[in-house]
Amino acid sequence: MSDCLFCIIIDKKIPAKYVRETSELIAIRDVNPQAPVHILIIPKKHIPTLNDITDEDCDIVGKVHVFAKDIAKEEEISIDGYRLVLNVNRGAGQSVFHIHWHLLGGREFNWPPG
Ligand code: DGP
Repeated sequence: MSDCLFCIIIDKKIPAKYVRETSELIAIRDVNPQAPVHILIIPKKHIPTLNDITDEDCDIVGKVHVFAKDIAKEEEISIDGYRLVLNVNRGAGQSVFHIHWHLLGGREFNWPPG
């Protein structure tokens, strides 16, 4: 989608700190990090929110988790612990309407989350 920020980043029309890329997914560093490690995992397919996924997207959602686990190991946060967060709609804090997961680590996290 031409007016979607993450589609523009996926098309490399604006710069980002790329961590990893496959034909289906990219991982970039969040511009406003909330933890020492804060990486966004973004499917290249434009899906606005989790509410919009279908059975067709099961493979991609599974791959996001393998991607997250591999990046967590690379970033050396897999043993101490990390969070994989998916905000759905504005009430949960979603501000970019192209589905993405936040991989957060490198500090302690509270529960319940704020
Ligand atoms: P959310 O609020 O869950 O929709 O997360 C959107 C995240 O995207 C937020 O943590 C900030 C990040 N973000 C916004 N604009 C940019 C950008 O231009 N580049 C990068 N790398 N991250 C961005």
